[in-house]
Amino acid sequence: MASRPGHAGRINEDFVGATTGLAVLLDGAGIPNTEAICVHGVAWYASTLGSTMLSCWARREAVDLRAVLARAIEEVAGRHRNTCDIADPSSPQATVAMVAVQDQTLHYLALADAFVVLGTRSTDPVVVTDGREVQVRRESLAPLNGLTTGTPEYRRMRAIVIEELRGRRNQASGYWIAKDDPAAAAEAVTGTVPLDEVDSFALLSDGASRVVDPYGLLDWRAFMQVLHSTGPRALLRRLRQYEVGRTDGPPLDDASVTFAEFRRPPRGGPAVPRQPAERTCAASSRRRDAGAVLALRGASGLPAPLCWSAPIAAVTP
Ligand SMILES: [Mn+2]
Ligand SMILES: [Zn+2]
Repeated sequence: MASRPGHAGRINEDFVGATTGLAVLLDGAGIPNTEAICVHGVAWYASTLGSTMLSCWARREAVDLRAVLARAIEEVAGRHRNTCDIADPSSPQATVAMVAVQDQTLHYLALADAFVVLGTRSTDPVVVTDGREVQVRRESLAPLNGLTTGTPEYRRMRAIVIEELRGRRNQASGYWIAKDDPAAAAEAVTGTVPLDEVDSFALLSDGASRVVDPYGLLDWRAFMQVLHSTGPRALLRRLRQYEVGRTDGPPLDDASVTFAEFRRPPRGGPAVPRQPAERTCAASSRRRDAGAVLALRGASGLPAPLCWSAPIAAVTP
């Protein structure tokens, strides 16, 4: 795993972590000048929520990913409810990606614009994200299109649309993100894949997924190949090399990648040809615009013995 701040000397508000069987990645939403709302700040929120998720899992207080997230949101809310205005729409919040491995099954969760990418044995990678945050943001900010930045009209309209966006946060008509309300966990995109159909997985913050979209430096298959051959730190270095000095893209963002490969012990006897995995799109009818909700259902057969091997490199400060 690797993580880099968007700007040297500024605190990294992403968090990556793992314990036996669970990897988590969080991207703290950087709403500036909110010290009056929360004395702790965004980096504290993302790292405390992430480490509480790992702790809940390790203590086996919850085994389902949504339950782990809900319990951790509740626990962290309790830690600053008395000192901070946690119900304010701009109190610290975070996008979340999780992968757990249990009983020969890989479980994944994505909330807001964090990514889970599953490297499969025979098809293109399966990319899971929750598209609602991006869509609601685009809709809410649309009135700014065509206005000149810095003009009084721009500032007036910006105040209006920001208020609109705040009002759609953690609401049925908007998008969901980890904040003070454990109900957000029930809104996350989740799914399972038989472990023997997955080679590897990656968790990404939106600062890292830019390599594919919008920059188009790699497609998802090449992205996973680069992680396989050179690892997360080299990938983030390449991202920054591309971004430095550019003026036409979005502002630099914290960028984080966790990558794990499943190493299977060699089996005796000749290799058995495998049926290709069948990909099914299992979009929930309950949730509108829930982004990509993909699940793999695939070739039957006995799962191979597996060890979950997450090559953990030092986190780059
Ligand atoms: Mn980000
Ligand atoms: Zn606080």
